[in-house]
Amino acid sequence: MVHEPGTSKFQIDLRRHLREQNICDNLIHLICEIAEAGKYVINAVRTGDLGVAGTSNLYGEEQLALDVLSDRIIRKRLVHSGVVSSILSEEMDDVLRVKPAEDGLYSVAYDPLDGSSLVDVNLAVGTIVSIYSGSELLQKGRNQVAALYILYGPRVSLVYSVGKGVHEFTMNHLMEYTLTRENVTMQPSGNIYAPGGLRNQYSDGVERFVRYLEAKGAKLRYSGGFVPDINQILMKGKGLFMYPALNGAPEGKLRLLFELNPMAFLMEQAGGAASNGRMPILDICPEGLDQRAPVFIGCREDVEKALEFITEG
Ligand code: AFP
Repeated sequence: MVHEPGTSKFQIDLRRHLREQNICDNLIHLICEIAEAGKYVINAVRTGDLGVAGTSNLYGEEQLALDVLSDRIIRKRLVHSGVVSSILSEEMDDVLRVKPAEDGLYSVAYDPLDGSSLVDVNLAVGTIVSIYSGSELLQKGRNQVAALYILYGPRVSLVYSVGKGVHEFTMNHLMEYTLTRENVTMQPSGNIYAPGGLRNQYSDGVERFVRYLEAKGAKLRYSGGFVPDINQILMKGKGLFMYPALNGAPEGKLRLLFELNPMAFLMEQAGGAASNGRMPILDICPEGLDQRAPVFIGCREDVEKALEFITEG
């Protein structure tokens, strides 16, 4: 990337950075629309009542749960963007067909506010987005043309990839996204781990893997929010998140289309890996819109070690 004299790369805004990726203008527009929606989501998170859907506030207005409100904000932006063919969110039961398939259109699967219950205890939450060309959403994650997340934490950050590296933008006091990290890169192995699920429901192989991590001095870092937990691993360039198959839940908890595929795309773009314990997440052929999968995602060597323990087990 060539920066004009006097312009440090950290004054680069999102739209300009996207233009330097030599991608379709419609994709640039789509990502910028999602980024813009994030400003309204953060406003809702920070100022909105914390009521639950179906109740009403003192003005008698229907109280929307934050995940429902976030979904409405993002969906409206996608529908009116003019470049979206199909939409599916974790809050929807089926795909919304916005426009018939034609060249230059995209389809979007997203989790509008992953970990929304954490807002009540003031922990970080996020929006996760997966983008495909055309109108089909039931396809391998490896076919994604872009993936991104917006993390609503002490700062608001947006991390994206269009298949040319992973880049972080942070929202400034004017609510503009400016470049803060470019070409985020994972180390081969790390020293933090985020173990999801109940440990007493882990398989023998996964239990032995956790003990291996502890023996090598890895520190447990788990917030209960997929976006902040993955963000910590990506931005530190080291670590592993896992939500394995559990004795009571062989497919784990996390959803393939809304959570795992976009994060696996970003992690592989940063030089890491993501597996369901048998194959790369991005190579799974989805059979259902709300399909779940076990996941080991992070440093490549750590993911490979997890697979070794699972295979031995
Ligand atoms: P919710 O979106 O239903 O709050 O779930 C969040 C999540 O899918 C993901 O963000 C976390 O990594 C995972 O659940 C935490 O699950 P446990 O609460 O079982 O650890």
